[in-house]
Amino acid sequence: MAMKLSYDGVFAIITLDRPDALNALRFQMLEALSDAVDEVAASDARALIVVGAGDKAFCAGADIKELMNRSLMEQRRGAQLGQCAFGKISKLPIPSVAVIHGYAFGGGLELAMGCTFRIATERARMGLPEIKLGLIPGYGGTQRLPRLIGEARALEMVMSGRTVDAKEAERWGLVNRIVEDGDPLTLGKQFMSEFIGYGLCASQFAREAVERGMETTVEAGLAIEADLSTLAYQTQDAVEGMTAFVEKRKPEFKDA
Ligand code: DAK
Repeated sequence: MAMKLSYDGVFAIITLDRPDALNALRFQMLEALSDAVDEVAASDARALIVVGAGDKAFCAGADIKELMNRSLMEQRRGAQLGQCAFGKISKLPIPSVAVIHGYAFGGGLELAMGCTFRIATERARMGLPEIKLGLIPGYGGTQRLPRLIGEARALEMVMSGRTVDAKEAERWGLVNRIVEDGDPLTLGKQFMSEFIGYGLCASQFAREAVERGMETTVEAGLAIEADLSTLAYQTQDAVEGMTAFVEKRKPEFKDA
């Protein structure tokens, strides 16, 4: 299937497993990815880690050979399939990270942008090179990239197709952090361990406040924040968190 879903303790792991083609995404892989994300959503996993097999690439994008000679409607369905699969990752109730340890181009970078976080090793190279093929990004790149790094830089990347290295990507906010080279899965686990000890209610409300706020005005965003922060006070986890502080002990969150 060239895509694997596995679990390791609290972590769900999606591995793009087509290293001979630099993990290029065939449509079948997008379908499998979409199903895998549904499965993760229904699981007890606390975080999702997305990695690419092999040491050269996270993912070199959509499979260019497969993109050729398709009808207009097939292409539209293809775009919707990719958008839907990556959109599902972005809407998961748990946080996700893409570990970029080599190339992340086109659909590969769009997949990474669907994740909550991106980390990169020094060797990482990223870009949306669709324009070089006479195309434009079709799996969310034109929408998620400007929200992450701003309109001017996004236009620079989309309209030139140029490759950015890990340092530039970190400076621009395309990746959260540059990490020392190593096994991508271990790097992902290390990074995600910062997020998994907290209750899901607070974690989800926090993310929702930020993400919904990004889609609207500051004023409307503040109203969302007021509602969600008030809602957080109503949870048992909030009572437990504040009580544990006063009692000088570690809180035991129950996601309730
Ligand atoms: N697709 C298919 N095969 C790929 C591939 C790709 N994207 N990238 C690499 N490969 C394959 C190569 O063909 C080669 O296979 P063999 O020739 O050995 O059989 C193998 O992987 C190793 O690649 P290279 O020999 O090229 O390795 P290098 O180290 O020399 O170069 C590279 C690495 C990443 C710089 C190079 O492979 C490269 O430039 N790859 C293409 C990167 C790219 O352009 N990605 C963006 C693709 S476009 C849609 C609209 C738009 C899109 C999708 C859908 N709809 C409306 C439906 C656009 C999406 C994209 O992602």
